[in-house]
Amino acid sequence: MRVIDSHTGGMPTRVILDGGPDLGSGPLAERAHRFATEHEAFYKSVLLEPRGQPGMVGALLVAPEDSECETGVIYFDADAVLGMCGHGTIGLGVTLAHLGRIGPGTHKVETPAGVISVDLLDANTVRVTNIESRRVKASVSVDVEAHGKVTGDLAYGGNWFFIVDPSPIAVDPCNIRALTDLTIAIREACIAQDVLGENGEPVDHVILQDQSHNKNVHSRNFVLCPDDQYDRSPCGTGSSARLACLAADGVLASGEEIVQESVIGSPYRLSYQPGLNGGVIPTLTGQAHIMAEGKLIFAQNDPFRHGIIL
Ligand code: PYC
Repeated sequence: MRVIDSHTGGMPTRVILDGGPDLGSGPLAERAHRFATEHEAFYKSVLLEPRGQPGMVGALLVAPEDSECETGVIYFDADAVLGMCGHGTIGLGVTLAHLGRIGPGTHKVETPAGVISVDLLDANTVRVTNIESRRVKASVSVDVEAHGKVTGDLAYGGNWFFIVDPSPIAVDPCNIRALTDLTIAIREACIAQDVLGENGEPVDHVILQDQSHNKNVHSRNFVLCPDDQYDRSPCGTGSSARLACLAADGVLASGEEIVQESVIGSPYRLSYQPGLNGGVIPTLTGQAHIMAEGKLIFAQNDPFRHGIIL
């Protein structure tokens, strides 16, 4: 299996060029469902140690249905198949450029959440225009074990987010363990207390927002992903959901640009345009760097060919 690894603001992406499972044809959302339900062992083996690393997101390239798209892609972490992935798309853009498959300019990419666009601004800088994102419920309170009442917004940006602003714990690298424990407890509370999307979708990511110490940076976030790892980047789909909340609150005008940084200080530039269905069309710009080109080998006699599963 040939792969290219990159990182986007420290968050790793592994693009699978060949050797993935055959998911057939049809809408990408259906192929992603097939991937999630029939190929769990495959996606764990690609991302878990010893071949992968904590937080890593995979990007399986597939044929698009829409012939105008450069490629189709299904993103996944070690625990779930994702609807979309912003940092992964920045990594994908830089990877396709590295391969000579795309040059500067605008390219369409099909994801299970919909068609997005990727602007390659230079060899490392990509602007992603995401699918329409929306706030679904404002100021929802949940009872969180060992923490009490926590209030946040439910929003969609290609994945499902519960966004707490301000964070009860300072969003600082020295608090990563405590932030992880709190966000896992919040996600469990949301699921147990039926904080669900319009069609019963469970919260899969939790965001805690805080102020930044850096001038010209709007805010800093901590984002919990389905695999219980934190996003080293500011999370593209999470930033999209957040933009939808800022727009719904009337505190960020369409076209106004802000900088959002992650808990480790990696920045994205963010803005939005109004969407057709009452939400926002987010734009996020960030940088990725290629780390490795390789071939993964899964020998039959390797006791950890499926990854380290404890
Ligand atoms: O950037 O959208 C994102 C993302 C989702 C999960 C990890 N990163």
